[in-house]
Parts: sequence; structure tokens; C-alpha cells
Amino acid sequence: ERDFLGPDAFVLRGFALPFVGELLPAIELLEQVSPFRHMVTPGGFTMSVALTNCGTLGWTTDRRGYRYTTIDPDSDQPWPAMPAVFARTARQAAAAAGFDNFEPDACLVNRYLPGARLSLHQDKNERDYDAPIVSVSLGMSAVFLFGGHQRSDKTMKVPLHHGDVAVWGGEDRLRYHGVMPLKDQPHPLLGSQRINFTFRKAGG
Ligand code: MD5
Ligand code: FE
Repeated sequence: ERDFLGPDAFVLRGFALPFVGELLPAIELLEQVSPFRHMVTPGGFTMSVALTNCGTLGWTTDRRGYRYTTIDPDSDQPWPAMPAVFARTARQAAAAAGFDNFEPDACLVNRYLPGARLSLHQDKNERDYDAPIVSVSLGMSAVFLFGGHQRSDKTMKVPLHHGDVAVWGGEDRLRYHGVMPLKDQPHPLLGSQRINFTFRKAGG
């Protein structure tokens, strides 16, 4: 099943389900090297979402701003390599949505515990806006907010469930979006959390 959110934005329902058995152990290895942490925004707020990264580039924020780095600022080591199963899932989902040859160099992994939320924002730190963004949801369901090109534009509420993959490209790539505060409805496999992987081509 494929839901159309916009001309170039799609939700592939359950697309990641066949990969879950391989994705979960890969996350456990990742967090042993680069644990989830709560970063601070340039405005001085600590994010309710905890994050880590894998791949050549990782998204970070601190008081100085948002940016991609090759080094994990906590471990002072490069971010862990992107597991093959991550890259395969992202590539196949992008192709299923009509974006061929997607080669992400960055995977941001977000962990939401009950109450965590992501306020409306645009993803503007990547060099290449032509590549799509692929987002994989695991664990508890969330309500995704999909807005327009201005913060004040009306938003659409889209439920995202365990195994759903969203793909955003073209004219939908720079839309405002966010996630409503997570409700505590424990998931059979992951318990009281939601994990979201966001694959991007961040570098040149
Ligand atoms: C999440 N994460 O569920 C979301 C999924 C982030 C973030 O927003 O920046 O880590 S990615 C959703 C997304 C990405 C790019 C464009 C659009 C949505 N969009 O145009 O709506 O943790
Ligand atoms: Fe985003």
C-alpha cells in the first residue's frame, strides 16, 4: 500500500517489515559505539528526542548551530559505518517511490520515548536537495505533521506505524514537518519507544 502525501512524498506502508529482524541488532551494535544522546539546539533547548548517527556524515546540533560532522562529538571517533541492511532498505524504498540509485551518506537515528516530540522544522542542512530523504519508523506509532513551505501553513496529520517507510523528494523535500508528542502505547517488539531512521545524501 502506498499513500500519497504530496506530488513527491509517499508512505510505503509496512515496507521495512521484512528487514526488521536485521535492523534491530544493527541498532544495538550502533548504540554501543555511538549511544543515543539529547543534543542542545542553537536556541538553548535540550531536544526531547535522543539521537545518534551512522554513515560518513552525522547530523549534530549544539549552541553554535546545526551541521553535519564526520566525527561523533561524544566519542571523538568517526560515526559508525552504515550497516549494509540500512543502505539496502533505504535504496529499495527510494526506488519503490520512483527515486533510483539513492546512495545515502548519512543516517540519523532518532529515539522517541513517551512525550518526546519534534517541533515543525525544515531539513535544510544537506548540500543536495535533489536527493530524496527516506525515513523508516519502528516501534510505537507516531502522528507525523506534514506542512507546507511556510511555518504557518496548515499541517496534515499522518500516522506512522512500525515498518512504515516515508520518502520525500522533489517539491516536497523542503516542507515543514514535525512529530506530535509520542503517546505511550507499548509496542510488542520495541516496548515504550519509537525509533526513526532518516537517510540522507548530506555531502556533495
Ligand atoms: C522523524 N525526523 O520521524 C522525522 C522523520 C528529522 C525528522 O524530521 O529531521 O530527523 S523525517 C521526515 C521528513 C524529512 C524530510 C522532509 C520531510 C519530512 N517533509 O518534507 O515533510 O523522526
Ligand atoms: Fe526533519
